[in-house]
Amino acid sequence: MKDQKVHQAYELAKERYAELGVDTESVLAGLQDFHLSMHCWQADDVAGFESTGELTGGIQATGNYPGKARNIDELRADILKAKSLIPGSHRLNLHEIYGEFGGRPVDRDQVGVEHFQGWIDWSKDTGTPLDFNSTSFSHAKSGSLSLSNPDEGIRAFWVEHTRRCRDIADAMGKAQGDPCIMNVWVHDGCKDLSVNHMMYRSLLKDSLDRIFAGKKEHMKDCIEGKVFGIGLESFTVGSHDFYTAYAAANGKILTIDTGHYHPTESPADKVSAVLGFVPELMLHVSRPVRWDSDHVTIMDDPTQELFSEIVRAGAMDRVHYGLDYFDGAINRIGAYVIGSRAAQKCMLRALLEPKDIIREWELAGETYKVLTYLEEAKAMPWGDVYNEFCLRNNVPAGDGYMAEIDRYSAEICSKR
Ligand code: RNT
Ligand code: ZN
Repeated sequence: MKDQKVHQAYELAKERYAELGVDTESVLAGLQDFHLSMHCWQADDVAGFESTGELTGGIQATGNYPGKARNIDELRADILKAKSLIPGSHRLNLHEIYGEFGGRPVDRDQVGVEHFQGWIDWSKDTGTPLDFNSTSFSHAKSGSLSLSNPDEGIRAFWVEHTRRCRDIADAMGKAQGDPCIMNVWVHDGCKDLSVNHMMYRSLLKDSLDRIFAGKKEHMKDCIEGKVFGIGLESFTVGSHDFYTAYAAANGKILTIDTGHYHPTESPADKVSAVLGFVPELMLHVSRPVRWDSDHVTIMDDPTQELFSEIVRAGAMDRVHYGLDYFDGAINRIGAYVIGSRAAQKCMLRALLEPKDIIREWELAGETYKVLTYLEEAKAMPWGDVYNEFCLRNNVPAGDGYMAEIDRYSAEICSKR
């Protein structure tokens, strides 16, 4: 699409939105302030650089699309390539297994800031603030129980790991002058029936208390529940109720992963339900296809509803916007670009909603008018506003990024 056409279309869109009382210029300013935390693990199917072992912990990346990043340099190059095709400025979300271990075995209870100094430097050089995650999966001591393991030695190992991760996150936050958001997700659960639920949950609570003892100034903790993992179908220690209660009682950020709920449960509805009780939310925006399959995020109804609920709740700045998907069957740069842009488009549509008038009608009992406007909003030219946003950020509008992904894939990825 020609730039001039994009601008012309935007001018028309601006007028149409103005008729609904929506100022697209302030919406564009709001979108500029919307920063995604791009997950590093789409680049290499959650392999990381600690070992070449298989992915465990009830999660699975399927597919074998050629050209995945095999080392830190390739991963960084791929992330930067993806970032160059996504308008706006964004963060990078790292997992502990993506440290620079220099080819030496560094066990998880030995990890330190030194293994992430390279990332901290890269973050500064590229203007990419970092977020962080402890890693309980893909390790000989992972088993089916980590922080809730009745074996005190194994539990202490994972407590130590997670405590060290908080130190690393704190160092990242300090270096970037902006809090590093650190997520704790552990896979702990049971494949089959178990009669020790209370014990596992007491152990998990105790582990979290030990991990979170000691205030850190430059990082924030978030905790992520889940309905179940593969091979751990019968019981999840860190269920949603468990973490929601823990977050509310301890002032922690609650992570909402959109793939982690029962199929008919709405992640969007959690926003207004919990924000009166927890300080902030972290999102893991994903796309569950029949299960927690972690397909690439698209503009589907659940994702749109989630972002709309955040904006309607006036909670944009109380949410951290992480992505969490890992599809090994698709061009991985394309996966980043499509998923990130889809999340932005959902946020854009949420910001463009003519909320004031719809709210008034709702309170006046004018239901048909509410529905009319919600329906009309779907057909409004929000795509023209997004294309304008792309051009103002020197990023291709529409499908204009495909040529660059194809070129990079042919020249770089295909030679790996
Ligand atoms: C797993 C959780 C978790 C992971 C990442 C890799 O179900 O969603 O967030 O996807 O930590
Ligand atoms: Zn997640």
